[in-house]
Amino acid sequence: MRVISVVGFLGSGKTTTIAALARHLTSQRQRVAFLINDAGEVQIDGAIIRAGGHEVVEIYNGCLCLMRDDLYIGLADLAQIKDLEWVIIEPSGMADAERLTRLLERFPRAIDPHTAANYELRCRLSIVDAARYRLLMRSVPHLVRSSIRVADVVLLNKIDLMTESAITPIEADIRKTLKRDAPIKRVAAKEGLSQELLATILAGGGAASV
Ligand SMILES: Nc1nc2c(ncn2[C@@H]2O[C@H](COP(=O)(O)OP(=O)(O)O)[C@@H](O)[C@H]2O)c(=O)[nH]1
Ligand SMILES: [Mg+2]
Repeated sequence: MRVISVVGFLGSGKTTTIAALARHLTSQRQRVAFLINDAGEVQIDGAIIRAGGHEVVEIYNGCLCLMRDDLYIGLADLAQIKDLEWVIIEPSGMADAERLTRLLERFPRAIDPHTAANYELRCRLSIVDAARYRLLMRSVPHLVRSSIRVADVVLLNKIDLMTESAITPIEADIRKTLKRDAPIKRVAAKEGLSQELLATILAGGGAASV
């Protein structure tokens, strides 16, 4: 069970992105399930994904990044599903990405060896809303920075709304916050993701092969 966590502020494009990932995995006949934490914000994310025929575990009760037990029970439940290859996690848009990521990294040590053996945190994907970057950096800089710091891959989303001269300094700013040498990819998730980028994400941000 390979896990992809998709973090980013509310409205950045997480659900749009995971719908694209889901379509890609399903077209490759890979089985995928979702762990979604709407936390009362949109309430339709689960419905959108479920409409695509996927399994969804929804956690409504508070923020996933604070709910260690709910998160671990959800993951352990999914680990019981036979032949489940991928789990995609969408936390609340208000979640602290670093806290959630620490919980995901510690899961194998907190669970029985059999479940842990099936578990791999494959990719920490961060979605950044380019169109609202400046605004969000003024209002919730800690959340935006936290979601960038954990990333194996950053998707700089909504570039359809941006000019080149506006995107370049945002990229430079994100590069300063990134801990590792993670790729920053410009996307318009609404219009879909390239096959190459999907492969990069599924490979964990490194070599573009699955
Ligand atoms: N212009 C534009 N809008 C987008 C793009 N990707 C997502 N959106 C819109 O942004 C809004 C929030 O997207 P959603 O995936 O629900 O964000 P989430 O809250 O992070 O899950 C929706 O209205 C999407 O249609 C994009 O590439 N360009
Ligand atoms: Mg969403």
